[in-house]
Amino acid sequence: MNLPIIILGGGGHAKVLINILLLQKREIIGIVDPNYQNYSQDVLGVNFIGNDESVLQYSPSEIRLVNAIGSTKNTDLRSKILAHFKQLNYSFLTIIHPSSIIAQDVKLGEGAQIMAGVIIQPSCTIGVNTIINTKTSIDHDCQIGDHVHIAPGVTISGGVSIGDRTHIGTGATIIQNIKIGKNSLVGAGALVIKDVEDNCQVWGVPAK
Ligand code: JB3
Repeated sequence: MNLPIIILGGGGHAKVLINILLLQKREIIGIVDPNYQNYSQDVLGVNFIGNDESVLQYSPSEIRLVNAIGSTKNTDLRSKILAHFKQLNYSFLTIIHPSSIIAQDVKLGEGAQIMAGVIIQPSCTIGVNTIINTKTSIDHDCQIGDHVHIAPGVTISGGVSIGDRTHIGTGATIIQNIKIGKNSLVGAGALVIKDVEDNCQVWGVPAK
């Protein structure tokens, strides 16, 4: 059943997600955001309805949440808000833009968000709360962890693994069979040809 949706956060990422939900003709109750009083406008016609407390007037069985808090480097806030509402028994919608191409056997975690023009080839796993952003391609047998953000235009070859809470910057390229640890950051435009440890940042061509 297509339950009505509440959007958490009303910034740039929210706009892109709302666009997908409107394409899919989903019912959106509104947006919650702690700064809602500073926003005079709606987002693509969807109104602000209050802060995170406003979610609690709906029971977990009658709505689905969409985590619209994005991330540029640090995915902490995005993962914290998911944990907060999961512990209150709410469920998060997994969102797939209709223009994406996803192989049949790909596994998507709860709340994963697959944006326009993404390609995901067979036998990949995409973790809980992970964003695969616009026009990224992920080739066969990749394992992408939880709370990861793969920014727009990233190319990931086959057999790559990426740990939880890692950020891959816009336009980066990762060759085949590379392992990238958790809580790490790959800079925009980097070319990754060696494994990256946990809690590391790499930049450049080739990435160091
Ligand atoms: O890279 C791309 C294509 N998109 C980026 C996206 C993934 O991440 C985008 O360019 C941004 O860098 C970032 O988008 P985001 O998260 O929408 O950023 P911003 O426009 O700053 O909006 C964040 C919103 O979350 C703001 O309106 C905050 O007030 C709100 N917010 C902060 N804390 C919160 C909370 N909302 C709720 N509901 N709860 C909170 O605790």
